[in-house]
Amino acid sequence: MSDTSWWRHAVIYQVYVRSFADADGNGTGDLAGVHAKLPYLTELGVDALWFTPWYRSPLADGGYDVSDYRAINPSFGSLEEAEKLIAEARERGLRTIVDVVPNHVSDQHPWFQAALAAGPGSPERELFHFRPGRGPGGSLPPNDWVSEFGGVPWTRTDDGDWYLHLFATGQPDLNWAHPRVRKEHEDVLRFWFDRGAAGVRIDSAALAAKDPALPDFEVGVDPHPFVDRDELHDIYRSWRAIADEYDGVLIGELWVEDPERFARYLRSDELHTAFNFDFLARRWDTAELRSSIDQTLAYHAPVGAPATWVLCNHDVTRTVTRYGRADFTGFDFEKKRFGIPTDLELGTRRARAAALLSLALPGAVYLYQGEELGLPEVEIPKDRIEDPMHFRSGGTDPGRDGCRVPLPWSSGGSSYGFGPDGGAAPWMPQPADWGSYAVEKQEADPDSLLSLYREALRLRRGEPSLGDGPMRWLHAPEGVLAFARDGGDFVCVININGRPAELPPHTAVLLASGPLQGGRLPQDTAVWLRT
Ligand code: TEU
Repeated sequence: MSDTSWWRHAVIYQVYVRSFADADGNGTGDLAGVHAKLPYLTELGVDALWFTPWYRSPLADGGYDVSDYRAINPSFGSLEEAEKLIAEARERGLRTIVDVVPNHVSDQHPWFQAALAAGPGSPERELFHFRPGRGPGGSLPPNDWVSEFGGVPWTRTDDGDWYLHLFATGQPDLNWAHPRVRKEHEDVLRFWFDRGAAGVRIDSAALAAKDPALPDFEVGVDPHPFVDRDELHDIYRSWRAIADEYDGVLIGELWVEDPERFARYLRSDELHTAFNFDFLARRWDTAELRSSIDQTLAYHAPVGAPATWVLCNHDVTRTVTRYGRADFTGFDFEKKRFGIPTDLELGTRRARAAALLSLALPGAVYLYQGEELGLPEVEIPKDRIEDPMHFRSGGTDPGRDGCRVPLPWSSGGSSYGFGPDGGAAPWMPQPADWGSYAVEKQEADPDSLLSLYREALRLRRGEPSLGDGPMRWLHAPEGVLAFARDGGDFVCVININGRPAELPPHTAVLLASGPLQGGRLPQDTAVWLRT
């Protein structure tokens, strides 16, 4: 049980509590729902659960607007239930990762409420970035920055001061130059490590530090006024010292494009690991995927950090939909629009193959709830969209609710088993065909995506060469990638966009993502082989 390097090869399952399972029937997922599904998660074969923020929050940004880190959102449950869940999951071999959001808090957080009440120039306002406006009567925002969600990242208060929020209006940015901000987050880390958390996912980890002058943005000027600033390294080193006391793991959500700058955070005295978003941004193309894999391994190896593989999360278009879009030419986060033509059958074949590919690569894998069911992105009716990203885009971007639809557990029933039959309608509507993806249905079907994931995870656990460790590319025909894992007799072959390919001689198929054609590997299909 004391494998302190478990995170180097783990499969970590992301639980978006609000949409996972609703035990009390109020239409919102809850901790009791997760608790009831622990057998499902154990059977799936993952190693850890990462909970997106489950704290008290007005849910202006799905919980990434925290009003109290030491309390669970009452619609999800209680702190006692969280402690029990962490302990019982651990007994089943599932570690818990909690989410911490250093860049901002909710506008309902007592600190921000006190800052509003205390007025301009008060010490309470120093915990945030309050500034007078520019222009006549201070009526213009203090600088020209653009919000991560689009639009102006400043909101004016009744007394005329403006406050900075890189995300939604309800998410005021904290001032990380203030010692109280640092101290509070260090206490929060201890609070959750003391309650059994095995690790922490750090939200928007590259954004927390700001140039204190809050200058206008100038293209090409280094350092950037709010991205990837040097001050962050000092903050995360102090977090690492705390994590080390508990053998806890720090996982960065770092949107830093330059791979070398990204790798600077992955050090023995800083973050253990960080999400690799490059891979999910690549087109379904042999050269693209291979270069992403090579680049990822090349910058992780020298710093001694394991690579991570992420195909989906609560912010991006669901995998089967992304891979089913002929016009997908890269990371579509900012190019999302309504009504994009999608071939879901094709997308599903590719998602199945990508699952076997990522689970065979060196390092750790993140799996987002519903990815194991092949759930597609849902086009949410406009009048039901809640994501602030949609509103800040002026309504052109559908936002991220489409990948956050409550899970289908059974083929029928009023909410496909998300909640008890006859309970309140799910907080986000489920489409009419949701039952066809239900867990219950896929459990009974050996060819389902759920069955493929279960089998792949079972094999992965028994395969000493999988997880962290070296790999070797093997010669393969055009459009095909093949690699072996050292220290074993394991080979993965994926036909991305080539002609049906012969399998290497003297190999036996352990697992295939789809049917072979006369013994050959067709396009959009992957196999695991024993040599
Ligand atoms: O996302 C952080 C983040 O920076 C990106 O998703 C960003 O919005 C994108 O790059 C736009 O350019 C995290 C959470 O995962 C997300 O759900 C939250 O909304 C966000 O932080 C704010 O806490």
